[in-house]
Amino acid sequence: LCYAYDHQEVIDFPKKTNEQQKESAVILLIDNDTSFLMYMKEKLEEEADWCVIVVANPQKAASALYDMKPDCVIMDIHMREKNGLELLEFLNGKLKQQFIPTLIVSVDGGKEARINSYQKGADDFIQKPFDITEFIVRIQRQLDRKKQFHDLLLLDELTHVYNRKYLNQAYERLQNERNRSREPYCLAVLDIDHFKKINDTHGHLVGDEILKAFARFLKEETRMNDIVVRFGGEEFIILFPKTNIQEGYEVIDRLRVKFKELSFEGKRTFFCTFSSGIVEVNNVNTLEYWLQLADNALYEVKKKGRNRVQK
Ligand code: GH3
Ligand code: MG
Ligand code: MG
Ligand code: MG
Repeated sequence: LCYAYDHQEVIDFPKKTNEQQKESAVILLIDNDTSFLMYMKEKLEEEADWCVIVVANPQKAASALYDMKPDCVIMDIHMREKNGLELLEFLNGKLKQQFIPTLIVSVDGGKEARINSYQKGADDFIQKPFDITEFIVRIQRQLDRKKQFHDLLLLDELTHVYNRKYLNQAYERLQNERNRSREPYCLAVLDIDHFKKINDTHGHLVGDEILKAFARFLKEETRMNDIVVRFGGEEFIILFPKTNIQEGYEVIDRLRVKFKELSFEGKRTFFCTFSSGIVEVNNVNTLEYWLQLADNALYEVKKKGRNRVQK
């Protein structure tokens, strides 16, 4: 839900459902002018499809940044409790590390304020009062840039599902959630059967098409919160949040049955299968530990003849 970060200072007014929020960018707006915050939250959520979190107390900015994982931070430089530029300098490492763009808004649009802002790491500077349409466009530019960085770094080039770098981040996050909720989740490794033979028979380009089709299939056939990763070659990992081993097993087995029915075109029409090992992640062990367990299960099914799932 979208809400004001500090309940004591700004009242709470949820605006969007969970479903909508998933797709909209999260904007963190820091300013101790409460009426400006309320006005901007209302305006931005009405005219742009964003979830706007407002923070009236700059002392709370750091924790809001950690908790809310915003896609963009907007702050004033003249605030009672804290100088916005000091705040920017303080947060800059964390912001840059996650490609979170920062916009400064200020009534003082003088040369010194602008230069200082850029030197401290701001990505844009907008003088108050401003035109709301231009404001939205300038925020959107920063959001687009962040998305480009994100995709470049965290998506697999060939299949456009997540890469291993993202897997590490997602694992950290799911482990934190698991520590809190105590709900287990599943990790599955999926490996296309006799893929070398597909390459040898139909050529590498057809092999690449199979990899793309497999990735697309996995994305389409899993839930929005499930995380599909190309681990390397013809090996994929799926993380299933809030799922126990029996449920996870059933999902993968359903995928297995469906995938083997799909036909592909190469030298002739052909079919593919995959094998999978799945484990339930239910304690604090490392990602490598669970990958090894899942890989052991995969090794077992490969020995048993492939086109199976093993828990
Ligand atoms: P198994 O059923 O035991 O998994 O056999 P396999 O042939 O699928 O497994 P193996 O590990 O022997 O071969 C995997 C092949 O995948 C070898 C490699 O050349 C090919 N491969 C890896 N990455 C790519 C890629 O990006 N594109 C294509 N076309 N082939 C790839
Ligand atoms: Mg292999
Ligand atoms: Mg294989
Ligand atoms: Mg393999």
